[in-house]
Amino acid sequence: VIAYAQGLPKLAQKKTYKVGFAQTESNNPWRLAQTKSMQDEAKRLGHQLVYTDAAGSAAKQVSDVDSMIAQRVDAIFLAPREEKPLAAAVKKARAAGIPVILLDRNVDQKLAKAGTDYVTFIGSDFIEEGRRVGEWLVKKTNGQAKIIQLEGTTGSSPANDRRTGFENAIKGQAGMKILASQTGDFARDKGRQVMQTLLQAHPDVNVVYAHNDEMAIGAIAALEAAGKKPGKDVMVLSIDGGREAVQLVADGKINYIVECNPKFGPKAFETLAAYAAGKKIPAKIINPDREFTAENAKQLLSSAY
Ligand code: GYE
Repeated sequence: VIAYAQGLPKLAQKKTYKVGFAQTESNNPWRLAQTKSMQDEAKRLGHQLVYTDAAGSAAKQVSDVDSMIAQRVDAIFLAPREEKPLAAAVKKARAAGIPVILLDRNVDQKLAKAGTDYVTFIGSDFIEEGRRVGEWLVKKTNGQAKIIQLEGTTGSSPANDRRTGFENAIKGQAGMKILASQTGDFARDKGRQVMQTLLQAHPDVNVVYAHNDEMAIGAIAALEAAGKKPGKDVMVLSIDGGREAVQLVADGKINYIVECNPKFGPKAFETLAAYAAGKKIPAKIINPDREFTAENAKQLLSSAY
C-alpha cells in the first residue's frame, strides 16, 4: 500500500483504463439512467468499467470500494450514498494510490476534501436546487403555504442540501409553514406510504415538496387515494425531471420541477482524462439545472430533452 502523505495519487496517461463505478442503488429510473450513461461512455471509449451496486446500503458501498481497491482499478467513480460513511472509503482509496472522482453526491466536507482526498465532485448544486423550489413557491403562493416535505435518504448530501436551500428560501415568510418533514428515502413507495400517514395527521396541507421525482410520484398516488387532486388541491414540487415526472407536469399533477440530470458519463470520463493529463481540476464541477413548468413541459416532451 502506497501511503500518500499529501496530495492526490497520480493517474498515468493511458488509452484505456480499468475504472470502478460504485453505484448506490438501482431501484429507480434516475439511477438506471446514470448507470447506462456511465456504461455507454466507457464502452464508447474502450474503458473497462467495474460496476458495483450497493443496493441502498452505505456499508455495502464501503465494501464495494474495498473490493475495487483489491482489484487495483486505475480510478474510482463513486456516488456516495451517505455523506459520512463514504468519506472513510474515499480516504482508503487515496491511501492505496487510487484517485477518486465523486459523482452526483458529495461526502462530508469536514471529513474529506477535494484536491487532497478526492479529485473533484461532479454534480448539481443541491442547495441551489432547494432554494429555487422555495423561491418559486413563495412567488406562486404569495408566501402562503402549508407544506409537507418528503426528504431524500437520511445522511445523503442531496437530502441535507435540498432541505437547507428550501428552508432558507422560505424563512421569514410568516404565512409559510412546514407542517411535517420526513424521509421517504428517495423511493416511490416509501414516499407514498409516508405521504399517506402525514396526510391523515395534516389534512390541511396544500403543498408537497419532494426531494425527488420518485417520492413526488408516490405522493401523488397517496393524494389521489385520499380523494385530493394533486397539482390543484395540493401543489406538488419536485427535483430531477425524469420523463415520467415531466409528463405529470404536462398533465397538471406536478407544478414545478428543478432538473437534476443523471447523464454523467461524458463529463465523468472527460474529467478523468483531464486529470491524467495533469490539468488543474476545480474542486467542484457543477451541472447546470433547467426547470420544468406547465409552460415548457409539453414542448420538452416532444423532443429528446
Ligand atoms: O435526485 C435522486 C437519486 O443523488 C442527486 O439521488 C442524486 C439523487 C437524485 O436517487 O433521484
